[in-house]
Amino acid sequence: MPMIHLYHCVSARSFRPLWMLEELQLPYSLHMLPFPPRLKARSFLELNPLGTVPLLVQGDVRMTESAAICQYLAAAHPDAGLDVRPVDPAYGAYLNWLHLGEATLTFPQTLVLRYGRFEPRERQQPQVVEDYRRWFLARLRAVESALARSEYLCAERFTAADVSVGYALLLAEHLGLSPEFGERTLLYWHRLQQRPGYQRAMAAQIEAAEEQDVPTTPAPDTRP
Ligand SMILES: N[C@@H](CCC(=O)N[C@@H](CS)C(=O)NCC(=O)O)C(=O)O
Repeated sequence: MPMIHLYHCVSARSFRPLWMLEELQLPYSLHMLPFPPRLKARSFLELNPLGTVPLLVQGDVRMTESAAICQYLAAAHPDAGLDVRPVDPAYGAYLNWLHLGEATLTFPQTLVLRYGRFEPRERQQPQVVEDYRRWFLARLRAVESALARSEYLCAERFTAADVSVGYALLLAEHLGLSPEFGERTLLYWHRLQQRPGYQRAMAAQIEAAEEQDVPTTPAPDTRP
């Protein structure tokens, strides 16, 4: 298989594919970018006109959606057990959690980030921040409820769906929302952070940022 190239900003959504690559122990080349690349690494727009991370390139494959990349990597390496096959009764739940991690749990947090941190003071919107903070915490109840049945979200084992939702919890921690996690969600979040794959991904992004002379400030903590 051709080499995997991942374009990444520290602790941005591109952490999802990085975490997957470390869980799968695959070889990859990590290209670090300052955040936001749209403003601070203009030449990246030639590779990804959206200006967003992740960008994963593997031969002719080119992907820019973090949950889809998790699904792609898990399915391409089924022996590693991070995938759930269509014949498995847990397949529907797997896809649902995998996509809920981005579409339902990360989306409201991006509004909190944008209108609470990234916009200049005169454009900040405290009401938007409060409304979407509550939105996120309300949606997170689905995670709390699923964890009453199992240590992981589906298939009774760690899968790519946990990586997808796990990133939403990492982002929430950067936003100061983790003290409001339910008890089971908090334990789950601690469990995810104990994983050697998670810890290797955390270390790899800092090491690569230092080597490539890119700031190590996590993207969600960036200020204008
Ligand atoms: N739905 C996409 C969203 C990608 C995205 O918006 N990434 C953010 C980083 S977390 C980004 O690159 N933002 C920079 C910008 O919008 O200029 C995904 O899940 O990968």
